[in-house]
Amino acid sequence: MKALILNSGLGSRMGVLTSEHPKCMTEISLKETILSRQLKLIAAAGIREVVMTTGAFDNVLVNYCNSLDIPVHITFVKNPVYDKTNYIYSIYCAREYLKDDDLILMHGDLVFENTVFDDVVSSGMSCMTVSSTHELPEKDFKAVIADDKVQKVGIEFFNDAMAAQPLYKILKDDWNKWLDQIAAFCESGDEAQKKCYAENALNEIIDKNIFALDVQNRLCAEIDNPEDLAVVSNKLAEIENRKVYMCFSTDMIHSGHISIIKKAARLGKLIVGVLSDEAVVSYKRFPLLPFAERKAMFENIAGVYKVVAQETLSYKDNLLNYKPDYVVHGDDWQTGFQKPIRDEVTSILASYGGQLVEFRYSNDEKYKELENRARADLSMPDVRRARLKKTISMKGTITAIEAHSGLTGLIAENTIVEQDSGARQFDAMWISSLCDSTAKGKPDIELVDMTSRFRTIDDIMEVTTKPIIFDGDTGGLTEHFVYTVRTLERMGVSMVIIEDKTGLKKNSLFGTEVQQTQASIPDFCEKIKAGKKAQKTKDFMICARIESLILEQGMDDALERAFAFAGAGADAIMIHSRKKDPAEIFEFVEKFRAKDSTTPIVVVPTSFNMVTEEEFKERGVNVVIYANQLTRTGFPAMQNAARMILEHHRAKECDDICMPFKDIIRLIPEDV
Ligand code: SPV
Ligand code: MG
Repeated sequence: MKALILNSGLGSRMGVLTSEHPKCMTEISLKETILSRQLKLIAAAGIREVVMTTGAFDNVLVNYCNSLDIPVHITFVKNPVYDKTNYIYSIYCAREYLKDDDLILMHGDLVFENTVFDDVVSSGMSCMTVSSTHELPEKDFKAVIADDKVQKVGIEFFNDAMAAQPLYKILKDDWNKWLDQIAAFCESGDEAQKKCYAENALNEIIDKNIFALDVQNRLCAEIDNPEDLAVVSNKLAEIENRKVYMCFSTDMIHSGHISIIKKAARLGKLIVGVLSDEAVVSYKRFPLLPFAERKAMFENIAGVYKVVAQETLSYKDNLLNYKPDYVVHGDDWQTGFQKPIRDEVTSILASYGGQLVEFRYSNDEKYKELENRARADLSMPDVRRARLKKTISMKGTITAIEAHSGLTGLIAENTIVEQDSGARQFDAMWISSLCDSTAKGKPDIELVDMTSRFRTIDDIMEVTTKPIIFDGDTGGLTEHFVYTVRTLERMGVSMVIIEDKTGLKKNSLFGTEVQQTQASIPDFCEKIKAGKKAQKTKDFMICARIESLILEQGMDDALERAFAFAGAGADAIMIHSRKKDPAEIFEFVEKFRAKDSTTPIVVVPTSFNMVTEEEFKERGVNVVIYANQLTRTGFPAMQNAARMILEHHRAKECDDICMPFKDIIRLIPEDV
């Protein structure tokens, strides 16, 4: 595709402004002339060949173009009789350079905003710019339009016409016909035919195949006199000061992002909102790069005017703060969990006259591959292990749900709920001794040995990326515990929780109904110290679980242990209770926090399950573990199905409570 710029005209209506150079060199802002702006847009559209017709001041024009340093090659063609002919003859003079190619044709005094030019260049058919909202000009071009197609162009048509501007894209076949007709006019021997408009030739051959590209109120105007210049310059200044807003959560910039940033930047000054780590984690995956690095990344991308933080998935705060003229987004958020966010954006934009611009979302396989690789990275031991600590410090309070198999791991990994213009998902997984044992049909008494427990971890790790908190029961003998720590750490587990019991461990929810022995404070401190000494990385966490409230040893005992265990090096404290009333948990948290404001506190609200995560957070709890709900819901459903089949001597009746077969076969992704 080539561009043809017609610059042979005299521009005499500009007065003194064109006394020393052609009209196209008139300044329209502090940094641009009409021509420099046109050439920059042409170059930005990837067009490298420009043909420019010249007339008066042709040397000035050639020197000026050479000084601009814009990456286009320009062929200058002088119309030797520029003062006696019209541009139809200039085109005729340049015809050898123009044949057999798609063409962008523009007059040299035309100023148009970026998006108008983008629409022209990307048009799939020949087109001319028109405006349905401008008044019909008395003396300038109008196009007669039927069925969105241009029928005739000239200054004399008023019926069924729209204001038209001489900015065209003409596809090769159409252009060859028009050019032949221009040649026929110029070679007719009739001098008057060299003085008419090139559009007169067009009107003779027009075949209803030039699309009328309606620019409406967007800038696309010729500058004929100083008044036009003032109007256009002001409008341009306003356009260039428009603010555009986009939000990004990505930690990997690819060509799709660059392309949408380029498009957005053409609408005005592009402000990029970078989503906070917490907001990214809430709906997507853990970011490979933290907020500060993602922000720096966008600050270094050409076309980005400013980078700001967006704290939540909702755009509200930033829209009200910056009042952008445009918000740009891919069209992928028209459905799915982002739809409420989009709805909020459109209603805020409507409140002050802003506009939403959506570009087609690229579902390119190579971008999916990048995302898959990022996810794969997150499942690597070093990356996964470190993430629990990071997530706690990022969010303050995190949640974990029990997983005891690959399938329950996938539920913990992928379950996401859309809520309040955002999304919620679990931050981590809990490998419960109760559920791991139950899944194997065995009691929760440390009967399932560590090798088997590690196997469960491995099954889960193979198909997930979220951090893992391992229920280490009592930790066993100190001499054994150090090996357990090393193995868990090597596997990429983030935290082991060991409870201060000794001898035959039974599940805490039995409380005092069964015989259980609490370990002495010094013995348990020794176990913690040995574990801490054994670990190799700074990321792995050993959490001490206090059973004093379960075993009715009192608050003072619980607190004494908590401070002793933290002093011995425990990275976190878990306080457990089997009471429905959360009072003793709250009392413990308050008293512990009075003296220790940093050591993370872990709770397992199986009994005191009316307490919300928000309330725990407010009180200073850092990890909330839903320890057994998947097992407890799955088991009755399975039992029910088995019963139904027995009762009815067939499976039909139990089909209603079964997942459809087509869903179960798609439940497991083919690649993780
Ligand atoms: C588990 O899930 O195995 C636990 C928590 O240890 S509890 O069952 O409440 O003791
Ligand atoms: Mg347990």
